[in-house]
Amino acid sequence: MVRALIKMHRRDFLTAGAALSASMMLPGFAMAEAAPMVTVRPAPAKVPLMGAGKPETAVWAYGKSVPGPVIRIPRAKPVHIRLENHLDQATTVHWHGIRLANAMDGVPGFTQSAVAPGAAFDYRFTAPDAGTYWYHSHEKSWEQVARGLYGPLIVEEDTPVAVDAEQMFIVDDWRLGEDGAIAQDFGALHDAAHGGRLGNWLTVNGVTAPKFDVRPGARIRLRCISAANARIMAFRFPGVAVHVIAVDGQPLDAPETLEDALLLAPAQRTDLVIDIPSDAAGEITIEEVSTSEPIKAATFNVTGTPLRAAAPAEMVRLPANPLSAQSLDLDGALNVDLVMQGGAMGQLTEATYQGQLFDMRTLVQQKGQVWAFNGEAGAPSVPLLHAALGRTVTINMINDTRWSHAMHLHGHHFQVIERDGQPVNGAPWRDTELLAPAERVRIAFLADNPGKWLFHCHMLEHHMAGMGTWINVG
Ligand SMILES: [Cu+2]
Repeated sequence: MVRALIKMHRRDFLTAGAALSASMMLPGFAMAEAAPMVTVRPAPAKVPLMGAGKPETAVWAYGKSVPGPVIRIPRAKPVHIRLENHLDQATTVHWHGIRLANAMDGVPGFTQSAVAPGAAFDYRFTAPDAGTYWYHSHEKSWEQVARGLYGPLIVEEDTPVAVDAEQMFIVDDWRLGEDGAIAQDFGALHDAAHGGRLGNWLTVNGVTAPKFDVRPGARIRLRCISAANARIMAFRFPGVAVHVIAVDGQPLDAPETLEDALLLAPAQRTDLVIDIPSDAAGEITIEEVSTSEPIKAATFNVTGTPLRAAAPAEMVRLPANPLSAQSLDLDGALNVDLVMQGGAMGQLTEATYQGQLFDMRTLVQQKGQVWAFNGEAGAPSVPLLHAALGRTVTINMINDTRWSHAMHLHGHHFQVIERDGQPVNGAPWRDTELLAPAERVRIAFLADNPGKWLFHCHMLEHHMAGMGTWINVG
């Protein structure tokens, strides 16, 4: 706005060249700061989550809709995104999966202060890797994300990818009453001790069972993002050929055929290439199949003349990201164990919380903590590990609970190198890994991003109730 006004003013009086030289000669003249490319404004809103003819839902949204606007940023170029808080409680934004500067990671009380109501914060960062990411609140996330504070963050490839169309597919399960209102039992202890807050209403792109118009023969890039607090979702695409080309933003070495359902744990992303058959007509349904009864998640509405006679012979290959050039020195690695404990039906009898040892009953009833890592509930004052810059680190996660957990490391991507004691080769780079009950998973990563980085379960009620720690790099 400011820049546009200055330009108009100058055009009235000076030629462009004269304006430049004149301004350069003025002592003390400073260019006005570049305006943010995007401003996100979390605020209350009402949206038709349940669909036409049903009551609207009061949400908190980045803008007027849930999910928030698709933010598209270039790779390897500095960006500036402003957060303007229009809520009546503090908030922050976390840029999930981006290997950015620590101060921009959006973790309140850790990398920044929470942004008060009416205040603003300028996020400036450079995303080194192209791919599918998302942004969401990291303040009281179990409430703020459940109310709708999330959106897709797309880091564009340097050159466009050869598909006919791109479709966002950001899924969430909401806990709604028949009146359309979100159940206000955020952070309920019962949820926290079990599988987290599971919803009863599925939306895709904030809509109930949306229809995507596609041409027969079209090749679609489907950017799947789970914004669920806790539910592990699974999607089937009957009747179409589906290939996985990236997970958690990072391209696979080679595309893989999706043989079974697409599993999407909270915060995980998967990029799919879907080839609509050239002879298809009518509707192709995408089903959510994690529960006993399949739910219609969305449909492709196939209309028009075929784009091609048969699916292209070549599968889409995404350009490699700088991340994939990292080499892990497993022989010289720092190796750390992370024992995940607690939860309903767990063995945990006591844990340390804020430096004090408590029995389980006190921990649950007075501190609201149900889970622990290595005997410690909640973010400890001492990090799980200190890694020198450039050191390879492995963390052996031992899920000593009866529940699944989606472990998210901030600021880095990792590879699974061992599962239940068996070596794993060529695993994709991820920022969020799902562990089944009693499973053991060893991850490895290059500690090349200095700062304090959270490492936590992305089942948001689990994080709230104890499943969080951090690492210190550099
Ligand atoms: Cu968990």
